[in-house]
Amino acid sequence: HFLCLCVGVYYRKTLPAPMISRCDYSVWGILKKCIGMELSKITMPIVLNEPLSFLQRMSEYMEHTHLIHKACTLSDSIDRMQVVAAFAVSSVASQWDRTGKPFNPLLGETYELTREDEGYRLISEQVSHHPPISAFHAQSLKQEFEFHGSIYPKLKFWGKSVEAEPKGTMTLELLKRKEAFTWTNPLCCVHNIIMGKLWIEQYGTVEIVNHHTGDRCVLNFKPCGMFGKELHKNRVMKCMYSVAPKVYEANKKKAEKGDAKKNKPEQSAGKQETEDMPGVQETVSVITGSALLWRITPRPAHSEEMYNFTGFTITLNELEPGMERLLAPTDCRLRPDIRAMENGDLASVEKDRLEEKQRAARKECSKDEEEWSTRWFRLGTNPHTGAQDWLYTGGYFDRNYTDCPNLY
Ligand code: CLR
Repeated sequence: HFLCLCVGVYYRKTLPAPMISRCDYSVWGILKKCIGMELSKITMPIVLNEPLSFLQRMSEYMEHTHLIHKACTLSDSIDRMQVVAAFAVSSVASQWDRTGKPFNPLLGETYELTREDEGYRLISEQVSHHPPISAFHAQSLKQEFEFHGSIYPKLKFWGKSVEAEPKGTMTLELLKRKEAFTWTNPLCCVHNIIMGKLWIEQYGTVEIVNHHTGDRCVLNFKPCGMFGKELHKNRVMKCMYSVAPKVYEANKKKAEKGDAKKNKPEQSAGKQETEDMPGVQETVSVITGSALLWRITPRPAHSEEMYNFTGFTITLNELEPGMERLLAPTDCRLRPDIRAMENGDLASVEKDRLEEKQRAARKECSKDEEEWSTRWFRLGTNPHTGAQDWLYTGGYFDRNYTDCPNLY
């Protein structure tokens, strides 16, 4: 009668080896010739990498799947929009301090993420090499939602920084409501590539459209401005609240009155600073009557020695016993270079990279790439936006992988 069954899945909590430090390597030596070039044409020093494929990095959206589940339960469309906005924001916040460059996926590479405990499964595929395009499709195990999209990370090397423009649309479909939301991702810039402390900045406008109701939600991510260098630490996104416009206006008026009375010392010292960087605050003042939509999950202990990964990220490249038999042979968990980096073996990564280059050169000669047809996705029309998009053709989970290419 007192039998206790613990049904659960245990995922790893740390990486197998400590992170490879970039201090010992001269990045400048390699990069000084490359200013202004498109990043895909530059071989970046491997110490700037993180032991993940871009397909895995893209899957990090799924860390916040609970928000989609929540959206499915809400009966009011404005409430649903708020939670979908929180979902989009939470993925931006996950990127904080994540300055490592994920490995470029090989053409035909896939990544599967099945999380029965979270009620979803995801499949992604590298569908194009030049330009690099990654497509993904996630579905809930109870047919409640589908979340899909494709990303072409257009990278520009500016000397001191690398700017990424993630081209492609995200589509979230709440199946029971026949409702679809779409949006695009903000821009992303990694600073101090050559020297100094690496830091990441995300900026731009994200417009979420509910195609069923016509509702639109506009999120504005502000760039750090010229004082960002010193102050970017204060801009970590920590939480997101919603408040009724009337309550907000009333509170703003009250605050303005209060401010006029107070004699704030920092106002004279740094007017420019506050103008350039709205939101430079250590703490967020919460308006009474507002509701918490999302709060950041703290990074795990020693995250800074693990490429600043979140707890979720740490699990993404885990190869559990028995998994090898199940996975498609193209799954990036089977990539030897990423595995070597994860294990702290930089020499092997370099060796693999050389071999890969030679293989790629051979491929280019035989024009293999032109004949390449994608396995799990096809180019079609997104029914909600009417734009060209990569759509899942289905069947991955039937687990018939006989005609998959041999990549590794
Ligand atoms: C952010 C979340 C978006 C999709 C997306 C697209 C491009 C990605 C970006 C994310 C994260 C940061 C990123 C970028 C491409 C290049 C850049 C991985 C996942 C890295 C950090 C650039 C590193 C440059 C090195 C030379 C340091 O939904």
